[in-house]
Amino acid sequence: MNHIASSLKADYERDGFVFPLDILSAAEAADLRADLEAGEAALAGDRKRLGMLRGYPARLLPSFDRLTRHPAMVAAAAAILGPDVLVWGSGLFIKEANSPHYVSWHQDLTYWGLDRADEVTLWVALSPATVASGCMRFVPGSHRERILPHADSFGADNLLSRGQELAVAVDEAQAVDVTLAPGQASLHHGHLFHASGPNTTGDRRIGAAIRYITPAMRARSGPATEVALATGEDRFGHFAIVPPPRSRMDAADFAAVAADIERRETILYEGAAEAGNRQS
Ligand SMILES: O=C(O)CCC(=O)C(=O)O
Repeated sequence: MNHIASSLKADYERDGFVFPLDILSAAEAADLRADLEAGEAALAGDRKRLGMLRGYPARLLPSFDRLTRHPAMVAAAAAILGPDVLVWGSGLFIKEANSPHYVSWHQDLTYWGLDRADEVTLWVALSPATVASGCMRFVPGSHRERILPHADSFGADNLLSRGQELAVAVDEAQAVDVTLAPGQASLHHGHLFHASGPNTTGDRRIGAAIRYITPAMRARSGPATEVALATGEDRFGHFAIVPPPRSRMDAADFAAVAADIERRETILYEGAAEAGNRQS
């Protein structure tokens, strides 16, 4: 492991997160955003497919698939997880300009049904993530907690699937604002306490959350969901490995994603009083 990778891992082990990581140039981030927004415009009348595009961009847009395989992204994930890395999921967290949407304090791995915590998220800013636009907030060291109880609120403005919220007091005074310029990323542990507030700016706040895991992870129950191989090899076969998108917003890929959403939702909403419609 080179020096940058070993200091990244040391910071991650101490705090449960690292940022900022320079991944894309501002121009590359703008191109990615433009590709996403062209896709959103094309699907404006189709709520279901629009939801799929936002929840599974790397399965439907070759540009986002390439983001998950970007050498700087994969190197950061491999520094934490080792040489074999899968993309378990990709999802966009979008807060429209001047919107009340927020994310309550939570730990990611609470409802994903995975058997351990060999997972890391790289969250890539596609527009400025500032305090005013509702950047994420992280509580340093909170990743050392096990998964703590969460309560479901299904709050209308909460971007999380179940509106899940940590049922313990979070010391917000300790929280760090994760401000990022377009093209920069943060990296966080699946047990880290994190949240984000509303967007009070005139621009959309857009982040692509890419979830990487080791192939040794497995679902505690339920069907094998679809993942992509980011680097190395899968010697376990716990998940179904899928290739990159066939083409941009391909009908066959939409069908495959729809089937995978059904598999994932049986896991995500296990024990919930109602089914939500978001992706985390
Ligand atoms: O984008 C946000 O504000 C929250 C994202 C988040 O909770 C995550 O990526 O795990």
